[in-house]
Amino acid sequence: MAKKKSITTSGKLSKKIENLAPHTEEGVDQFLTTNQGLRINDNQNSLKAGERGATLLEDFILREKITHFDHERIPERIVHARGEGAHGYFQVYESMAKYTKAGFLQDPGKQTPVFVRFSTVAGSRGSSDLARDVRGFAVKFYTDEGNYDLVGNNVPVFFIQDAMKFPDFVHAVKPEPHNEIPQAASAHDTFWDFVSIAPESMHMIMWVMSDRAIPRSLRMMEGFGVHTFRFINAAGKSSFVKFHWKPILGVHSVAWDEAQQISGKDPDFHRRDLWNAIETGAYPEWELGVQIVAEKDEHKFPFDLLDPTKLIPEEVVPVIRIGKMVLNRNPDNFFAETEQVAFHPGHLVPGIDFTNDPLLQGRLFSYTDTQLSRLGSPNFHEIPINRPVSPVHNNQRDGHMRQTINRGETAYEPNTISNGCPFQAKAKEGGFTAYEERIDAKKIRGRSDSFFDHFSQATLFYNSQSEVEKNHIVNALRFELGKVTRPDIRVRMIGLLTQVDTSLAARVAEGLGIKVPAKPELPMNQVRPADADVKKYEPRTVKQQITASPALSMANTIKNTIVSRQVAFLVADGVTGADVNKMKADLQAAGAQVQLIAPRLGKIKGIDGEADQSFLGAASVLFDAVYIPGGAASAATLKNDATALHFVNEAFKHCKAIAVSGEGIDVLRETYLPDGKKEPGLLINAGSKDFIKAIAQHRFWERETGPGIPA
Ligand code: HDE
Repeated sequence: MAKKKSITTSGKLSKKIENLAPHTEEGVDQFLTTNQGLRINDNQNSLKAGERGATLLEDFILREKITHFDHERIPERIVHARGEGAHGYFQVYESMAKYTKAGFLQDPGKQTPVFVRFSTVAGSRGSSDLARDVRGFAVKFYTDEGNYDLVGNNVPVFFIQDAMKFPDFVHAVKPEPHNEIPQAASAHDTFWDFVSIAPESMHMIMWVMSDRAIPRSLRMMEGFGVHTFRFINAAGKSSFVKFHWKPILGVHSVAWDEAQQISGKDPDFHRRDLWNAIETGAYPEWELGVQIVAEKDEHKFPFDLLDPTKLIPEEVVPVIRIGKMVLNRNPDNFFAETEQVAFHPGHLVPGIDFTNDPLLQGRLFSYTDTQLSRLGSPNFHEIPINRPVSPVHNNQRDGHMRQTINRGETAYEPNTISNGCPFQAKAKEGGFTAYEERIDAKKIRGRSDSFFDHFSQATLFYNSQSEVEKNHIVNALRFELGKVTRPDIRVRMIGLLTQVDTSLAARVAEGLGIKVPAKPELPMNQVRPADADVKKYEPRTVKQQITASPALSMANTIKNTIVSRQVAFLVADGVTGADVNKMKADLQAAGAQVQLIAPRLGKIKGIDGEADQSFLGAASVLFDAVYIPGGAASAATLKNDATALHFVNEAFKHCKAIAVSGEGIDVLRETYLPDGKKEPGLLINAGSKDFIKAIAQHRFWERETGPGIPA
């Protein structure tokens, strides 16, 4: 991949270096030094008593280097440890002043810088990108009024309703404590034990068992703020708001079998895809959407707006697209930026505020606390990636690794010695004021009655899926519960699934070889307070406004572009150069990327270029589509190459578009692909136009309903 940036290694400092932000260091045209700025003369040898003698303790250069190395790791995030980030900007389409006074949502001419970090939740920092998991979608807006963080996920609801349950939930999904198995996977006893007695998680379970949990690309997934927030306008009027990110490329996923293979073939698949897209100028884009609910309509829904296990269907309250985010720059340094970035749902700007969602309320405590142990100091806001672009003036002082040199005699407010500076800002001067919400209540530990409908939105989600998507949910549940070793957990889960959809429960039970229990067991005594009113804690079903929401199905997503899609051309000596050149030019013109895969690397007879990869290093699961050009000799080689045949079979099994030209058909005849039968997405001697259309469809999932092929 050609890097856009070029760095001069000789002569004067390059322009790039002159323009570096404070604290950015680039060791070009510079002497090697110690951390004290002393120039180093020998970086190859430690100081010894004679050439073969013992190393001397006085070697302060060696000791400084090794000490720094010993401390290079910081604790990884307890959740969302595996992640990748990118810089970009956000721009609002038109002023949102009617609803919010947030400065970055006023002026369509203004670009607000952002840093985004995507993540998986359960795995460690080195785990595979393609784990079945929720994806974090955290955006830091560097606004003129301070940093605003929208710390969301790619799923609009959550597993639990109250922050009190978060450590339990995370302990259950993380590797089991006795043997630290399995890594980055929910398919194990403790996770399903937790879920099987926590019916509030059933809506989220539907989402994570769906293909939403195995995205094709981070660039092809939605994002959600999950909780209900508030917008506040200049007149102090509040409206409820739910945030959405809508990807311009549509919402697409891979197949589960594919996900598992990608985890081995390229565990950095999503990270690489994001990086390459930005390096090649295919900048990822999302529109920011909002669902706005007037304050007076708070109780007009069959669920509680404060309940984070519920969504507002888009068909009930439309998503208004209010601006666009573009990611156009990769980080310079993974650790300094992606690892050290510190998000917090409590990083707010005037015009945006919280609701009393009990999960959100708990998060407001957690994020600063976690940075203290992860980044090691209350001065984490001074790390370059965390610094606001607006000035910081306060009387907070000192602490580990303090960077700011605060001048002056006073470190308190109010004061007279420093003329009262820094002083408070009135609301009209941009001072943040919390929304004045009326609270008149008893102090209790408990949950509102309006939180106990745990199933109807799980059913709504399931009902909204296409047949193929439903099949994938059934198979995901069979897979996950198949890995559970305790039979009682499986039985309880089937009991819960019957509350969502009886046919779903029956199909999963059949796959597990068990019967649907006559009376579902809901051991609620496990999940209610010891002295609770039993009746109150029984789950109930409340009729929803709609029975299916087309917006919840990925089958209805955008399918009009092949920008940044990866297409494999299978070639060998003697390939028809004209086929390769024409198809490549047409696909590239439509924004796709082409790689030539051959039995070996090097020059290929018939074309000017060289193979990009051999079958040894390539795999069909890393591509979106396959093309086999003509050429008798090339086809003769490929049809006798088992890896080439496997490549095609597997691409077909994963429902990808496949095109062949001329003698390329001879290769197909050696595969398991249905011979001569018209198959969706299998194009024989069709032009590039049809192939482009087919790739844009993403997948031909209907193939899965056939007998399948043994790839
Ligand atoms: Fe987080 N979460 N979370 N979370 N979360 C963290 O903060 C926490 C929740 C989310 O890329 C931690 O800096 C609690 C919901 C993302 O750096 C920690 C509760 C949603 C990221 C934490 C939740 C999220 C985190 C770990 C329930 C979607 C990664 C490291 C009360 C709306 C941000 C860190 C990044 C990270 C706590 C629930 C999203 C421990 C206590 C719901 C995207 O503070």
